[in-house]
Amino acid sequence: MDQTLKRKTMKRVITYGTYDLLHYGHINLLKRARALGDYLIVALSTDEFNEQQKNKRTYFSYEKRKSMLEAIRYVDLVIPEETWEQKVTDIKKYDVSIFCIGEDWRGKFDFLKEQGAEVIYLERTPEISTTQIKQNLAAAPASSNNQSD
Ligand code: C2G
Repeated sequence: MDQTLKRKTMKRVITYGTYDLLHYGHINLLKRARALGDYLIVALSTDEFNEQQKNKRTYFSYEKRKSMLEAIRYVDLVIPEETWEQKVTDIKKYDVSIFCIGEDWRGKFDFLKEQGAEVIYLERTPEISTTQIKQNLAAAPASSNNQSD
């Protein structure tokens, strides 16, 4: 297909998140987000945004979480998420057609339709979360945490 035409019809998808202690629930979401279009941008919450705005202290730093996301075949670009408001400008800046995120945010970002983006809430993967992983590890008897891992 002619490159100009291809660029015009390219469907860019964007999603946002912390992605700490990367797990299969995250991967499932990224796989489905990518399948909605031709190019997936992940806006990754910075350490400051996590601490100041999301009251989250991550296990891995932004740089480490970014490098892990960049290794995932479904992810084409990782950008920093520094404010709640940037979603509006990101849609224009990156020529985004679709905003998607887990259904735990259902209804929270419908206003992005006014920017001309489709807003899709994707089902979460049950029984797994970063919080759950931390709790399970904290509760596990010391002997079960093989130090050589
Ligand atoms: N997720 C999922 N299934 C899980 C856990 C997470 O589908 N079992 C999805 C979440 O719904 C989210 C993405 O994976 O779409 C990343 O999850 P978090 O890192 O917890 O992101 P969150 O704190 O929801 O950040 O501005 C929006 C926020 O930055 C979203």
